[in-house]
Amino acid sequence: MARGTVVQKIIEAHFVEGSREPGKPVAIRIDQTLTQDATGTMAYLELEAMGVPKVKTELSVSYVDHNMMQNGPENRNDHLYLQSVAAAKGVRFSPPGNGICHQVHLERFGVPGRTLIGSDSHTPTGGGIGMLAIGAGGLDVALAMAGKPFRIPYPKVIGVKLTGKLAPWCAAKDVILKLLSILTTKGNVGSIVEYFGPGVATLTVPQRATITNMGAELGVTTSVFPSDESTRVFLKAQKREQDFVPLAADADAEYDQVIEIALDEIEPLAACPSSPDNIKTIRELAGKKVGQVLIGSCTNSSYRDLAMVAMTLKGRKVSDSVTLSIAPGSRQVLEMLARNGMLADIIAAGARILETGCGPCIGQGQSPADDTVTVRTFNRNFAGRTGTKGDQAYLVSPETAVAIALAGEFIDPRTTGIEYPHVVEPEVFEINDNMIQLPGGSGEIVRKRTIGAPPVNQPLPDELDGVVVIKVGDKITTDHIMPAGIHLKHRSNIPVYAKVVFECFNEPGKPTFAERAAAVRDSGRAGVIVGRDSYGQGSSREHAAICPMFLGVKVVAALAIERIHSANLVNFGIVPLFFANPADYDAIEESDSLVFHKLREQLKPGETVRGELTKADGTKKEILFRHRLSDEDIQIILAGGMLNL
Ligand code: MIC
Ligand code: SF4
Repeated sequence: MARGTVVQKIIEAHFVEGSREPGKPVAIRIDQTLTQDATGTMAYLELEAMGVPKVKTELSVSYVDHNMMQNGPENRNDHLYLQSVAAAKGVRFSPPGNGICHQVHLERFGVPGRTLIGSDSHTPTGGGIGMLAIGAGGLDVALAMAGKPFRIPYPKVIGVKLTGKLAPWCAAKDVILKLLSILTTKGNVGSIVEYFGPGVATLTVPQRATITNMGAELGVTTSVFPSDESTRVFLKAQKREQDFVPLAADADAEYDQVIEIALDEIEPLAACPSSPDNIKTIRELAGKKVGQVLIGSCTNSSYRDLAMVAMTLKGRKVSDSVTLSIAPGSRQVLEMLARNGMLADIIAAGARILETGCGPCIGQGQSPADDTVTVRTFNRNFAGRTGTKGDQAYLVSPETAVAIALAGEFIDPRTTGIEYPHVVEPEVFEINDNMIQLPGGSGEIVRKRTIGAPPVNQPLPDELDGVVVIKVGDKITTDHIMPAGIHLKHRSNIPVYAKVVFECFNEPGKPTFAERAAAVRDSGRAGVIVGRDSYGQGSSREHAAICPMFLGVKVVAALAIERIHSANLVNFGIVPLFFANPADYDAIEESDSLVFHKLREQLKPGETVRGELTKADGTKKEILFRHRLSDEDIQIILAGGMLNL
């Protein structure tokens, strides 16, 4: 078991109750929370439903960064609700235009050694500044705002030892892509990655944040860097030196597993379609034609990244065969580039400047053409996330992206002949918090017609008469379950949003998943979803639990379910089960019935759950399931979800 690690030190300083044995639940005190608009409306509706008058955290911030297209009134209705509920509940509000939650939080609010949970899976960005920063469902964030501790499985700590220094044109993004090629997106549930070794000191806080941000794709609980001289320099440049606290692992710290990465051996890499762990070197891809290059997102939006892009573009012209669009991650970065003239260099080279925010990363515009390659500095390339069916999305560093934008095809940035621009980190960043709104005011909450109430579930029935409504394969992401893009504007309106659950699996002329599930629900039976390995990867969106719940789903049975999604299922009263015998996955088909007798009694910590499968031809088979539910989880599920408790 790991000892003397940064992870352990932060957990100890925040320990409330529970176990110190890996895998067993531990409850920790939460200092800070963040929400973004796409998950935030539900989180604050839930906070209101709990009757909490004021948040009890040291700091809570509500950001608007995802839904900014404002096609129709829904998005702006959400913003107004969020602004007013933040003011009423003691939460700071960062309005549209101020930047992506993770980037702004790192710049303005992150504090080493503190705990942060956020209703967004990339909350681990804060690990770059030495926070224990964890993504969670909106309801868990609401509970933390209400002053409740947050439960995680006591982590295994994967130590990643960094040595050496990155070579020119090789980037922090390539480090995390390398780690994804080693650890993949599967099988890391319950672990935390901690970086150590002499290479750490060569990386700035924004570079570290790129690495911890995309660490989310490993499926780990979070990733964390120590807090050292680089951290102090960054905080000083943000005029927040008083927030600096040093934090390091003990010299004789022990990790559960150690992986070594030599930074000087890192070369430019890409995550190929359609998984962040499908890694190839850019050398292998050289010559492949590209139609679109997008730079930005919470992974690669720092001043350093965009200044490097601007300096490379200066005096050059983007290839006629691509469009290059840049979405700066924060207003601070955009304002600095505007003031020092770099924005003009970017514009002069032919780039399209997008609004500061998530933008195309979450399918808000800029969908690529059919049968073309899109190259992005983002963190996810799940099929269809770009808004184009059959998309071919590659994830790369800003270094590689800008080289490709100039060439119109994949090119190793080390081979362009362009001199690597030396970006000087600003001694002081442009500090302008005039958009951050402090709580206070009349306390009146603006609730327009598109702001629904969080739906409430029924207690778990003792006889669960289930029907398999869908059977899916490996690595089903929450983007498969609950698409974002053009549907994102319905996040506050569950009956409307629920219509597109599993939309990507609907077939023309046949009833949709939503129609089939609703029919099962309306006949008085329960919906069952069958998944395979790594079910529920990716986003923290609790809608991937709420909307199936609304459609009557009561059980998700799979080989493995990812951490945040599994917690969201529990929070909304859906039972997450695992096949005790993996071969039983093959025995089940869509429309089979799966009955659980005395399910309420069967659900005991550590015990097997028996289900009775009946096939269309009447043959029967007993299927055994395991679960990892704690006593508390079981109470929540029996009650039909956390809000009922
Ligand atoms: C994402 O990157 O998928 C999102 C959109 O930021 C999500 C949150 C959401 O679905 O609103 C995430 O990563 O948690
Ligand atoms: Fe926004 Fe993309 Fe980051 Fe999610 S991954 S928070 S959509 S920029």
